[in-house]
Amino acid sequence: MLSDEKPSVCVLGLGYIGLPTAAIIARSGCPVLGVDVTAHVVDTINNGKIHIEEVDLDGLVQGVVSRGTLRASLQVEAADVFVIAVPTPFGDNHVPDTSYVMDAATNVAAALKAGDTIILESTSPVGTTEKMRDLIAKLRPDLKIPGLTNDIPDVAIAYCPERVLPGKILEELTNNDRCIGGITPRCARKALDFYRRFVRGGCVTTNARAAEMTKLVENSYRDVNIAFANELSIVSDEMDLDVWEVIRLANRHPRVNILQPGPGVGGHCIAVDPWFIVHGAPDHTPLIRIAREVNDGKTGHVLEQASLMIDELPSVSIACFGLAFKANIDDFRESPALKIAAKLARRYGGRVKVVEPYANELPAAFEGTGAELVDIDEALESCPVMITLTDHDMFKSIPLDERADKVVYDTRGIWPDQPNNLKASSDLRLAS
Ligand code: SAJ
Repeated sequence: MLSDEKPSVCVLGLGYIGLPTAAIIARSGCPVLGVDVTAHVVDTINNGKIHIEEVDLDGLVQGVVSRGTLRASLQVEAADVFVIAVPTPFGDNHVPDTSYVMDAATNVAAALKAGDTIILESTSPVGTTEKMRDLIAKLRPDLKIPGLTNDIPDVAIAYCPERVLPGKILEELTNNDRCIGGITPRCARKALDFYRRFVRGGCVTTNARAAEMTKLVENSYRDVNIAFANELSIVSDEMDLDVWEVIRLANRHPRVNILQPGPGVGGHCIAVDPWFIVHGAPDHTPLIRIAREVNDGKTGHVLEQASLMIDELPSVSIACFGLAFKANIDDFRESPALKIAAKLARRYGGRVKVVEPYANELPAAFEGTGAELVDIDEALESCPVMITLTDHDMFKSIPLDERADKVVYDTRGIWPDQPNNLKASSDLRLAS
């Protein structure tokens, strides 16, 4: 049974994961302080507004801020539970950078009291939670720390990765199963009591290292499978086959479920996390490494094919459909669509028009290129060549009669009925 008393919670990092998490915990009735290093983020949230796009998040944040259950600050304050959701990027040679986690743990250590629980949610290399534990032990020698004492520890430390999909974050935060890894089983149980307050999905406990690896494995599994689809798409172009048709047919087999090819893998998770495994065991991860390379290579392949196509059609305007790393979101981080469109803009200047309903202006990568952000109608009116890079629903719903006379390079397979769908320059030569 959960105690009636609501723990006070401090969430460190108010980004795509931290803010929705803070808001959902606040909705469950716990008083939540969200902490971020950016003053603009703190001010925006304290005004009941949000600095990111996510379905239904604005209403939720506005509600919990106006009820007083969520407030934001630049400073960590005392709390019963600390949730760390800060970024873990990689540096040169794909070496994971856990410095934000350690900075956050340092701030938590200063506010820590006996009885508190600290949970790391950031995607992290195996062993990070133990490293964080060691840092806290060093900073707070007055506290008994789990795994380092024979007595009952004063605090609990656990790792619990988020698993949510951008665009469905609130739904998945509530309904997805959670895997909770404690430094000790007692730590896992303490963290479990906390998650059961606001998670409807199943919560299973394990140790911290297994939970860290589970998160990395989930995203690597997807990366490897997308790499398979991307490799098939290049092979199919080479063999003059329609990859979408081949995948659709193969997936009729009851034990085959091939993912979709695209212009490469974007976002800050799937394109990053597999490197954390490779870095941990470089001699034993040829498959995971090559999958990363295949997916990154697909972006270069699309750029090359698009350039060949454009070179055959001098002086016409080219519309790039989409900059977001995936459908129906405003997130451009690590986006292959953005990389391709920006490189085309640098190559072809003002001939390039970009259609991105989720952007108000072109990102910095387009500066000085002469490329323009246009809406769907303008692109249809002025661009004989169209390259689809993101599968936004708004693009899918463009009917055939509005694009039948266009030359199209559809990297997402959103217009299967397109007659002039030129995947490769050889197709183009055939058509012309
Ligand atoms: N993609 C394809 N083909 C596909 C599926 C995806 O090319 O068939 C591309 C997308 O276009 C995008 C990239 O892969 O560029 C990643 O998109 P995604 O929808 O697969 O995943 P993310 O990055 O939005 O979220 C993933 C999710 N992980 C898994 O599905 C295993 C999510 O549950 C995680 O919480 C998230 O990473 C994270 O934060 O780690």
